[in-house]
Amino acid sequence: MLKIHGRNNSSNVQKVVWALDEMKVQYERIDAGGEFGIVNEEPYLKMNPNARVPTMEEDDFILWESNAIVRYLAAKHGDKEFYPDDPKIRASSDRWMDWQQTTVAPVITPIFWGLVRTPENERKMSVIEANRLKMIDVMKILDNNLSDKPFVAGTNFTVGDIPLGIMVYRWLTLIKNRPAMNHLENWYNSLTARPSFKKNVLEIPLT
Ligand SMILES: N[C@@H](CCC(=O)N[C@@H](CS)C(=O)NCC(=O)O)C(=O)O
Repeated sequence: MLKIHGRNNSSNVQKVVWALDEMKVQYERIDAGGEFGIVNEEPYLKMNPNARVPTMEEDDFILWESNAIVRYLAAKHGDKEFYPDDPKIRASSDRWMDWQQTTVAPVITPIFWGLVRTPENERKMSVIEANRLKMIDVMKILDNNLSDKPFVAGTNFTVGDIPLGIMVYRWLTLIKNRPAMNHLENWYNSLTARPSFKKNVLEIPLT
């Protein structure tokens, strides 16, 4: 059976299991990383020399990088809406996945680590505040993109919505001092109605 190595509270693991549940693909998730360790042990490092999660194991095919795993699985199991067959829609969906990694993750990560993984008396509030301000600018780009379409790449829910859905969950949950962004909030609310998002993201405590 398809195996996904990685703890369920990792945002990058959540992308993969959310996508798999959307497509109703059977898999086994094996805890690794964080409190479970394992990622620095030789057998794991042979699969993923980055010592990071997730890692996908499909018989002798091993893949790491969460967005690449989501795209591989969607190419194999997804329909033409979820993994768009139209090259322009697919490129747009890909673009939002890349944007999550390159633009959103570096800004939300210091907020998440500061507020969730750092004891209150050790928090660097100036770092959290600087990133809160940067994140507002970044989220405005996404809000604007969603002003004329229900999902990031257009009419349909695609792989491109998954990485950003997880980032926006963290943003809306951790930061209450933020301007209203109606398009972004409407899109996010539509994601919260999806059973696979509830199961793999909303119901997992932020730790
Ligand atoms: N670009 C990689 C990043 C992977 C990554 O940084 N994963 C984090 C968890 S979200 C990790 O492995 N942290 C160390 C650990 O959990 O032990 C991906 O998207 O797969």
